[in-house]
Amino acid sequence: MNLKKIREDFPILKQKVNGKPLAYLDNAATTQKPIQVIDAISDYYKNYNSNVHRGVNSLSQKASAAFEESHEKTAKFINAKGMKEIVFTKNATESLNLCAYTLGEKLSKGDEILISVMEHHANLVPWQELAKRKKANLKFVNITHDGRLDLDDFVEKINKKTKIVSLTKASNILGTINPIKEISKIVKENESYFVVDAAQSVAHVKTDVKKMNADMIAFSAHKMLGPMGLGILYGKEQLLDELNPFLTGGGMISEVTLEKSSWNNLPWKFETGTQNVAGAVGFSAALDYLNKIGIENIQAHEQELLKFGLKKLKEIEGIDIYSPEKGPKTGIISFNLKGVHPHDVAQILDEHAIAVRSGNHCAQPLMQEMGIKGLARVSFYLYNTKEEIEKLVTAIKQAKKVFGV
Ligand code: C6P
Repeated sequence: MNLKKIREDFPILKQKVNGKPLAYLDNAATTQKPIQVIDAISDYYKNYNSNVHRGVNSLSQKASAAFEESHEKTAKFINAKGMKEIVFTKNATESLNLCAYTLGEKLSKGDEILISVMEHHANLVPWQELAKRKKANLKFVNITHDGRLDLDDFVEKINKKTKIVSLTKASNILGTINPIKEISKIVKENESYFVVDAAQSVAHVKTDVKKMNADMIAFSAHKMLGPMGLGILYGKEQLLDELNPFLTGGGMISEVTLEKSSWNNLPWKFETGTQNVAGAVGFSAALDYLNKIGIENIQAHEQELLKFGLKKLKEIEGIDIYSPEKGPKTGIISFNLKGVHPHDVAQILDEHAIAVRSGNHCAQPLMQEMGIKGLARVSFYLYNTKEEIEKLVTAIKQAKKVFGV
């Protein structure tokens, strides 16, 4: 990987923040966008902005072709069968709501839904609401003391009443990568539906939906160099065919009379109203970019930064680091400085032009489980450097001085 060349592709990285060069270490929240993505969106609006699947005019045909190509590229990127298995939504949150709503129709009173305590609110609240609606029971797999999914607890909790299992592939706080393939075998033996929240994994480790063998998988374009406002829902074709639509109205229908309607083919049956075509075009360019660099290369770079970052941060006195010692992880390091609020740490880092995230990171139950109110989180991606980590360490030491700890 040519880091210098990669960094040149990201205009925002040339910015100064508070008069200093930006070190963007908040990639788990959203990644920055390469010029190729920005240009693709601009080209769309300048040259072929039009509504898709709604006319024979040339602009609309060009926009429709680009929109469909984006679905095809997404399918290829995750090794899905094809475009029919790829539904575009607004974000991973909407994709997970789609799963809960549509699969939810299959639940009866007393059925069980199994998730874990390490879930982001996006993979928790929709299931809470579903459980309430259907009088189903929501159960939680625990984590081990070092922040991994407790597989023994999982095996103990899954049973014949478990109709849906929904788990994150990678934690947005601990960076833990869960053994989805292994889990999927157990879920399928139990004849439950399996949903995977892949928002924190698709841009960091190779995704093969056939090997994962999940029924539905959710992620967001903005966490993988793509634009905001575009989410992805992968679903097995047979299942998507069988499910009722999530939202209804224009675009998703085949025939409508005053009395009743029939549904469009996949994936359009789940894409209602005017779509985010610019987002889809930008996402195509993001996928091209990721393919050009190669996910394996990105992962290797991230792992090197993670190793270096963990070593450097562990040398700081009075720091608590929340990262599993063993097993696969993404490039995330969450931490607290003893006696300092994480927002205060983030504020000092911002003065040094280092962007990190602080707070509960939309995973309050995990915070409760860990016995903390919040933490600061650094998350790496393909354009980050060891120099930025050195800067981070210097700034954390500065924060310690400011707060006298
Ligand atoms: N996590 C973070 O800073 P959306 O917001 O819909 O694109 O993604 C939701 C989501 C779902 N699952 C996981 C594991 C996530 O990490 C996120 C988003 C960001 O950690 C923003 S809260």
